[in-house]
Amino acid sequence: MASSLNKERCATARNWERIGNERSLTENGALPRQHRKYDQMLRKLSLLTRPCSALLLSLPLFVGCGGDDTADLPRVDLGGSTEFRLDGWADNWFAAYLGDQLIVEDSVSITTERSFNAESVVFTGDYPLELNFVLKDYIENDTGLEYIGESNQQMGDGGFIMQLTQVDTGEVVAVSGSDFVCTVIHTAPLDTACESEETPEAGTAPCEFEDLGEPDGWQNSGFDTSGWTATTIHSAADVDPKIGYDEIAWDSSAELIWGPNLETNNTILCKVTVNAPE
Ligand SMILES: [Ca+2]
Ligand SMILES: [Ca+2]
Repeated sequence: MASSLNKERCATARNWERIGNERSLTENGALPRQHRKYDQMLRKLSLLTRPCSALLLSLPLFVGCGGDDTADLPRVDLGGSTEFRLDGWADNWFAAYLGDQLIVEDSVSITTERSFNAESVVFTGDYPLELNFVLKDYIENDTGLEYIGESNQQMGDGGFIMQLTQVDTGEVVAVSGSDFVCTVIHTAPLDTACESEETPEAGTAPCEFEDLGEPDGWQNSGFDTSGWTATTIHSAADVDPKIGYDEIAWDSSAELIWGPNLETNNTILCKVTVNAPE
């Protein structure tokens, strides 16, 4: 428990620092939310009995946060000689592969409507690493909708962020961003008017969909991705990352990615090759 609290404290400290660097501390917006989270965490650590200035208290948070502790993380031996830590967060689900070998699959099933969680894992591999990702937004069925029949029936939206750290050096060697090549294999609904249908039916206008399936051999390193587009980078404001996102100290270069349409692109495949740092 102490260890997990400590990790949460260090992750919050790093995120606080990052957000503080990115934004003016007097600006409104993301900060008040972070401020509240900070107060909540300090109270959990019994360091604070009532809300007060996060600015005055930010320094003690960093005490003992020298390096990432990977001791408690799940480990996957994929035969290589170098250890890597992969952190990923998806709205709603992702699986990461080294070639065709599974590194990690989101521990919360894709059939869970509200599943926002981060996954961290250590695996072994050798440069160059061929990483492959399956990213899925939750859909109740092929209409692409969620909360069907309820007052909040809607096209859910997606989003994904990851970073890869070489464990022995602590260097971040890959992040989600513009060097990922991705392709959308499930799009629904094709007509957004479907969202307002009283009884939306998959495959019937306006609730038609496109489900291409995973192309054969897409995880192979020789696979032809010339028809794949570069990934689309989305802002945190658009993705509005939820539960779990704040538990990871994201490198400032890691971007939130998805297909071009956060709502109607429901399953996406992405590939990236990670070369040894120079
Ligand atoms: Ca979603
Ligand atoms: Ca969707």
